Amino acid sequence: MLSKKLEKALNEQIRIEAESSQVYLSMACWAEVQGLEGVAGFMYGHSDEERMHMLKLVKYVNERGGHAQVSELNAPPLEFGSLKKMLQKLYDHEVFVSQSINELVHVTLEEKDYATHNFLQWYVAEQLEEEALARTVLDKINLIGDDKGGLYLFDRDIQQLTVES
Ligand code: OFO
Repeated sequence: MLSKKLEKALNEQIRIEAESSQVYLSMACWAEVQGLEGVAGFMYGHSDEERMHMLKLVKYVNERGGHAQVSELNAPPLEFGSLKKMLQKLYDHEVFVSQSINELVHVTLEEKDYATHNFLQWYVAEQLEEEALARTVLDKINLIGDDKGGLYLFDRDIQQLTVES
């Protein structure tokens, strides 16, 4: 049985994963409208992954005697300015999610809930990969700068970059 405190913290993470899915969906739309098909595909995929992260938490909370909450979400931005700015936002967002997972893991230790601590190790590992991936795409776009040919190849190749899950 989850403690009330942990149930609340897990529900907060459910909201964060749902919001992440929406943010990346909006990034996918922005990229698609700019004609960046590869980037759009990458972001659609990433959005689906965040939904999967959310569902995994939802099922866990319900199985452990809690009640998963489907919350109201903040609307993500519609515009991202430039590809570089958008990829910077992606990276910053993943760092933020990693921090929130770390805080959640901390609550499991406070509550002495080792089953949930164990369950969350998957998220800890996943965040390491996602941060590394976001860093890689950001580094690549910084290298390319304003080179149109480089951007074309980047857009073509980005879909091959995914996180194993
Ligand atoms: Fe990339 O955020 Fe989920 O865990």
